[in-house]
Amino acid sequence: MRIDILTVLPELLEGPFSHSILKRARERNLLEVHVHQLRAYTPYKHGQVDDTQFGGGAGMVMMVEPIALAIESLQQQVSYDEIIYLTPDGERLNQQIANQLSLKNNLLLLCGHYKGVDERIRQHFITREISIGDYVLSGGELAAAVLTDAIGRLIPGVLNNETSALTDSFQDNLLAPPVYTRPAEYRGWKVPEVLLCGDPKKIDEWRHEQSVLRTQERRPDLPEA
Ligand code: 6GU
Repeated sequence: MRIDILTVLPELLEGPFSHSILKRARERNLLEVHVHQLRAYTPYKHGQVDDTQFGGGAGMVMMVEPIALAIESLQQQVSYDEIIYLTPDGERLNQQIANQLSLKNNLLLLCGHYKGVDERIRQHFITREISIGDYVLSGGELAAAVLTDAIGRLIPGVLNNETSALTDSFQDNLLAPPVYTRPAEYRGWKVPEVLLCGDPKKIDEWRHEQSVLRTQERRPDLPEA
């Protein structure tokens, strides 16, 4: 999979994909991430990419032309399955959306700033709009990083058996069960007996029970599995 990210703050996106699971995904050529500076595509002076809004009001709006030119330039090289705009008024990201997007080949992510982008970009280029939750960030970059991480780890071949996504929280709309490792007792705090019994069927049953309990307690809003 290839993910292109269009942003005025590429510096913010240098770190997040160079560690751990996503680093391995890139080294195995299962994931390519390319970050592009939007200012490089503007026809205006001094790298200008935003302007005051028509109709008045506080806050700048990202201009249509730099973004249109940037997207079209990237489209010369890559055929995108989705062009996604990260925005607080988008569809709220969940595991199901991440699962869907992990099956695509090429994604372009557009990071918004200020008051957002000129509406004509949304009408004519954007195929999907995603928010990462009901709070406001200063820009779409951290949201793009969150989305890329959530998608990247699901690409077939990225996770191994030990890190399998099948047992993640939210797969099947269930939270993950509690986990323990050595020592079996610390300061008198004991690991649940069943996990030491060696019977895989019993252990699976216990884990499922714990998942259901945890989900009822903490996330009664999740649709029932
Ligand atoms: Cl995608 N962008 C911004 N600026 N804020 C957000 C968001 C996105 N998702 C939640 N808050």
